[in-house]
Amino acid sequence: MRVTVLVGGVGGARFLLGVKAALGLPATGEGESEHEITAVVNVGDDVWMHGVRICPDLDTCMYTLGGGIDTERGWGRLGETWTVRDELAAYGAEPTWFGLGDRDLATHLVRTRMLRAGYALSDVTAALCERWRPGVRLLPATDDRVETHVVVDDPDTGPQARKAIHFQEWWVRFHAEPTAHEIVSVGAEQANVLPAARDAIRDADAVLLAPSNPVVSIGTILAVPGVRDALRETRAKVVGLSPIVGGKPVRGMADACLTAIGVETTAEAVGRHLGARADGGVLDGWLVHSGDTAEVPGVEVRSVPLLMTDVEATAEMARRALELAGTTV
Ligand code: GDP
Ligand code: FO1
Ligand code: CA
Repeated sequence: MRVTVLVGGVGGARFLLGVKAALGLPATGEGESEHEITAVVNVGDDVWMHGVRICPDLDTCMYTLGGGIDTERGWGRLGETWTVRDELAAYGAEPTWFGLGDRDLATHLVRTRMLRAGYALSDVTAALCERWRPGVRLLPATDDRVETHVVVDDPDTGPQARKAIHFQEWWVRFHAEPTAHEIVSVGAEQANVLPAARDAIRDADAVLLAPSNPVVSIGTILAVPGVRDALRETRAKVVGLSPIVGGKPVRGMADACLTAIGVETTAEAVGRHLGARADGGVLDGWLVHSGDTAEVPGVEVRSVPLLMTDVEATAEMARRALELAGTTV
């Protein structure tokens, strides 16, 4: 079976562990299987800092599935040290609010060198995965530069002027506290879906939307021209899992992102925002957490436990999603 999953960072990566387990693969690392899992990964968080290209969601997926993640933090490397960050701070080299770990930095150096030599991000990702062997084909949604920016009141002048800042600055430096007036995928209009990602969606037996941030992870993937077309064209059913449980994000600040685009922080509102495939949206099925309810016109909704407390619970979520997509493992 070919399963294609649209993912962001921590929520997406943890869900992929469960998809692997549900298909009989070891959660981390590679294994023998007749099944093929492809992850189409958000690139909107990507950023240049200190002269290196950082791809947080791709790296979170790669490290999580390859067994190298700091599981507590959810991003970055296990056993990380911070000598370079501290030395950069001693020079006053901005941005001092974003920490590049020593181990993680090696990934960014290899990536940057390859990008500068002319390789595409998808090639670079494949090369990095030679080391990490995530057991899932990790594909950036696009090789083009698409970066999420957030329009806020100018921190220097207050409400009389607005300014667009990089998503990382809003999220990490300002903890998503300044009201987001608008969230923009800069570059999306000129971007093209990665052909391999388009084919993985079109040729899948099931397409799943991980319980990732619906705005800055799933939303940014959907903003890449060609992704929605592929979702419309695929014969597979498309099933999403709600990242909103009991009217709150399970982790992080997705509520601030949803408010910015005028969507309520409920599983129902997010389901309606994604919409029915039959109706110009992307969903055939929508899983909400036990106890939550949702009515989404044209979409089959089921309530099942949606807390990724461990790999087995997450595998069960994946099984329920695959079942709703009409496939059996
Ligand atoms: P990020 O890129 O690191 O922010 O991660 P993602 O976009 O992939 O996922 C973030 C989303 O995952 C958040 O909105 C959380 O609500 C959601 N999430 C995290 N853990 C869980 C969980 O156990 N269950 C569900 N349903 N959602 C979760
Ligand atoms: N998140 C933080 O809160 N602070 C950091 O200093 C930080 C550094 C960082 C470096 C590499 C990387 O891949 C991720 C990093 N993150 C950091 C996480 C990241 O900013 C966000 O959580 C995601 O982009 C949201 O998905
Ligand atoms: Ca992200």
